[in-house]
Amino acid sequence: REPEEVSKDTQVQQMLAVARSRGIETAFDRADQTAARCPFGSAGLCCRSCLEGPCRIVPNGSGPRRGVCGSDADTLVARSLLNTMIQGASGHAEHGREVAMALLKTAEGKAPYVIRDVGKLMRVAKGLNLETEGKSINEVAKAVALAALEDFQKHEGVMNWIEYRGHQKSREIWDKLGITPVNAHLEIAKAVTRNAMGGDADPVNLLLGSVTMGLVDGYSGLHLSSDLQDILFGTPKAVKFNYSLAVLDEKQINIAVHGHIPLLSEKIVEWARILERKALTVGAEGINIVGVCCTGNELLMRQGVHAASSFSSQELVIVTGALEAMVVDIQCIMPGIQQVAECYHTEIITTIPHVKISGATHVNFEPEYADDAAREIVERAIRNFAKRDPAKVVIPGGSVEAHAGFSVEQICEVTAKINADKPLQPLIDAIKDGTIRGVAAVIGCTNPREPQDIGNVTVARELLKNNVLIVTTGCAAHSLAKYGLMNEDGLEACGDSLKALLRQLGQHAGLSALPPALHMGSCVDNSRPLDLLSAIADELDVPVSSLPAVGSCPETHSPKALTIGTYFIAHGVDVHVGVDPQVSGSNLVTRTLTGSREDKGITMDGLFGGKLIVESDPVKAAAMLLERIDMKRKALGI
Ligand code: BF8
Repeated sequence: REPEEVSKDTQVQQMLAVARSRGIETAFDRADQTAARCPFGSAGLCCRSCLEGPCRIVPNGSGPRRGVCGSDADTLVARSLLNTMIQGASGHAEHGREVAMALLKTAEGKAPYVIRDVGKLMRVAKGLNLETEGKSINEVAKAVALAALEDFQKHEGVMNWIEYRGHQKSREIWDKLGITPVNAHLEIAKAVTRNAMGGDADPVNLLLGSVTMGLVDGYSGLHLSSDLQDILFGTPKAVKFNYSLAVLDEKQINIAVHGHIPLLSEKIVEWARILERKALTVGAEGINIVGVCCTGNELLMRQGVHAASSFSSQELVIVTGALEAMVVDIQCIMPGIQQVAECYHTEIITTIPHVKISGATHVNFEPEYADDAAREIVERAIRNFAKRDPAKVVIPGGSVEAHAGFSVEQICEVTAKINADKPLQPLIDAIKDGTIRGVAAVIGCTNPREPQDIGNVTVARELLKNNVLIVTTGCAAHSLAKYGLMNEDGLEACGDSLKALLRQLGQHAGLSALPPALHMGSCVDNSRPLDLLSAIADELDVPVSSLPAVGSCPETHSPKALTIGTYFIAHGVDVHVGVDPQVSGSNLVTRTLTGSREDKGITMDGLFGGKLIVESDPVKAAAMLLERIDMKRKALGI
């Protein structure tokens, strides 16, 4: 594909052309090289669960219909989906556990962090029914951390974070189906076991296992991480940042932080400030931290750190030739960054013992020694500045200003200026009278196989024009920021009633208008849209599934995005994916996931009130989402 075909972003196009002119291969090239995909794997029909196989079956009669063990297409497809869900849930659960350990060590005085949001700590402690009276901040923090860690240990009951954050009306459905998680690690182990050869062979039961993975992801991953990160680093408030590859600064030492957990990257920001003067001694004007992927989102939400790239174009940050170090923690890190870095002076620095890249430098990170690791990394970057080759530096021009930091707390602070007693009422009134037709979370990734940003931006614009309020997270948020949907210019995309509301609310936030897309954070912050919906559902005394709310994941590549989507569906929120979820080999599985409540047989819509919508055309997808929004409005009588 030509650069114009791989991305809507002209800077990405420019840098891809530079990479190609220098003989540097990126994910966009590798996506083209591997374009011919295995039809069995694409349909979920290749099984590698045991050494009888791999078995590839053809359910339509032109080849074997069952694997050696007797598994049919439905079982194979349901298992392959569950495998994907296990990956997604494990990633987020591990994120939550690492942050819980850091909070524990902080509370015990063993790690160099402070509790930045004591108010949130107390609210979370109360929500968990923990004693706060007469306790010190560190005692409460320790109790919260131990309650979090219990969600990876207990063998009976229900995860603490589900008791705390789970919506009661959804809980009743999960409990009745027997799918409510007890502890994240136990559920993940159970899912691996049921998916092994000779385990679960009932496709519908396997799909319910996938829903449990969605709940593990949602509660031990998303909610737990957001809550604890807010406690440690502060609950996001409205903040400004800039987006684009142009945020790299030729005159400064540039360090990209990439990955997901903000434990190290927050410290790098701190140490970049402390060591700023040292940068001057090597001829640089300062130290410039830029974000990539979700670590980038974490930092921009709380610190206004500029963002350079979403997932699919991560290698191009290095191609600018102006990057002294790319520091990575966990998840969504392409091994390809090392090959690209070898063509430049950029040092790739891995930091987690179980996420290394051959050829990269490893600086080990543990919360106890966070300062040592951050200091060493920043000093390495300072030393690398002298190795930069000015002839290789190409930084595209022009970046976009964006507003972010829209936590539920921040949104309520704004709406409370209209109704102090019931901060959600202005939003509820706007939904009821049709000023807001519905709420959509545009979330997920960018995918090198898909034209970057087109799906994310098109779905958002189609919905905005129909007065749907957009909240956003993850790399989808990067897409929306780039095209002005996080500043006032983006208001042109909105329908009249939504535009007027955003202007009205903006005045209460000290802005001329709220941005059309409210950036709620990283992928673990998909807890925040659900918290907002749960609070609205409580006010109305209805299940979340009754609300005119949808999720859309137009350009996903990651299993994590599928588990997040499943967590939304478990609450009855319809979810669109624009990339093939690789289940087409089974009619039963496809029907169960995408069928309507009126259809025969068991469907997600029938069980939970929300379903999966698979549609690669973003305009058609938005129309389908609007149809579901209108259906739910009608059922609510609004
Ligand atoms: O957790 S949006 S590409 S960076 S998976 Fe990865 Fe997808 Fe980006 Fe964030 Ni989420």
